[in-house]
Amino acid sequence: MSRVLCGELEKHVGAPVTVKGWVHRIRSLGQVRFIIVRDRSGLAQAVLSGELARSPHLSCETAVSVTGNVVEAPNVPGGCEIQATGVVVESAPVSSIPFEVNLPEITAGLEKILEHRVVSLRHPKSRAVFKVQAEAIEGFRRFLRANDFIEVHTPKIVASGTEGGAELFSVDYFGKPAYLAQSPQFYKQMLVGAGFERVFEVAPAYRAEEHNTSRHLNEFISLDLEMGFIDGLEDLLSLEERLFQYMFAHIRETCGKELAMFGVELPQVTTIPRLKLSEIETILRREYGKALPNGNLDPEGERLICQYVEKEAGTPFVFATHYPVTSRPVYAMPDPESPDLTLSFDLLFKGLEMNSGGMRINDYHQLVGNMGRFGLDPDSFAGYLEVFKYGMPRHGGFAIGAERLTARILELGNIREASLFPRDRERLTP
Ligand code: AMO
Repeated sequence: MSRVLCGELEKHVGAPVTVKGWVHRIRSLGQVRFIIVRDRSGLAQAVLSGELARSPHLSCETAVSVTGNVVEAPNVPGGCEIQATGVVVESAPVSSIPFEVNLPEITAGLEKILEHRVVSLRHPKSRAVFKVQAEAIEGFRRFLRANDFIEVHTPKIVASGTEGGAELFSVDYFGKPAYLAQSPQFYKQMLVGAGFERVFEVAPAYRAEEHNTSRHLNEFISLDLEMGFIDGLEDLLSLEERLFQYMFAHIRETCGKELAMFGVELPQVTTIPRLKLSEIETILRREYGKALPNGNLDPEGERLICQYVEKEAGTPFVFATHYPVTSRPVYAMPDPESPDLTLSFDLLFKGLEMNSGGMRINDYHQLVGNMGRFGLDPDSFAGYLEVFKYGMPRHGGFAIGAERLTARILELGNIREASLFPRDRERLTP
């Protein structure tokens, strides 16, 4: 008999079915045993009576296959249950489970949850996080494809860093020094100039972050895009506004059940306010007596400006634009009207930076000159620089951190909860 999913049982009332899944919960009532089976779609109750109620021996988290007839049962969630005629054990647990996965919440701490990740992911709420993440990425992909972007895959073993700083993991590449890519930054620009014009990539990025924080991972999923022949920053901001409108509508459409589990409502994405960093600085000083460190937004500044914008404009989103040259990487395009600033931006959402982006330098000589100012040797970047020698259009792009986005949407306390197998300073397994 072909398998029916637990979540679709009600379509089969009056018919014989087989469901397959894990024993979520067992309850005995006199001569009758009720087992709740859990599969990827949800839960279903099976009633075992007579001989079946006595054997086989079943414990929670046993992988089973249950056959029987579907009958109406008004008191059961879903309105029906299976009168079992057969139970086959596929595999039973060989040791006791580290924590229960059939309670409304896992009661273990985050360390233990991550240590036993395959167990914690059996909890429907833990898995729901990754359904939301998958649909956010699906929305990203669909919107960009519909707007004529092509998906690309660039190397993750690279010869140099792209984002400045010392956050690089070294790799011994057949005796030559190499690194894990911090970002597809140089390659996505090269591909714009190579003629693709509009590219996007969904791939891991690696950062040897110094600190263990609730917002940093050492490996994260970077949702990158890059676009050529645009006029300026406005094009990127309005593209991102439309992208977020699409992504959030897609998540709303596909993840109703998952959002309800977390009790969160997705905000409507309308026009996202745009504030220059200098304006943010003024607002924060005036409203909260807060000064910004080194012309950059610190976590407290991000939180406070989002709080202010929520109060004034009723939206949890804000674009912070025009960061100083000193706080952006070598490729960032200086603002021709104030050369100490860059045509760059971050998107903040509910108090946290979701992405960075901006216009890039497209003039060969300007880029080489900037490398000099950043203390970089242009010869080491010959592979990147080549495309700038042969007619590089004005271009720009941005990159969204998938785990940060998921964590903020679901209001998770720690980014690790939005990573299947997080890599942080302490954790290399599972
Ligand atoms: P940036 O370094 O700001 O920009 O990274 C872009 C976005 O990636 C996410 N992110 C991280 N998420 C988890 N853990 C980390 N350690 C981490 N580091 C970054 C954040 C961040 O906003 N090349 C540019 C992007 C561009 O200009 O196109 C870049 O990498 O959400």
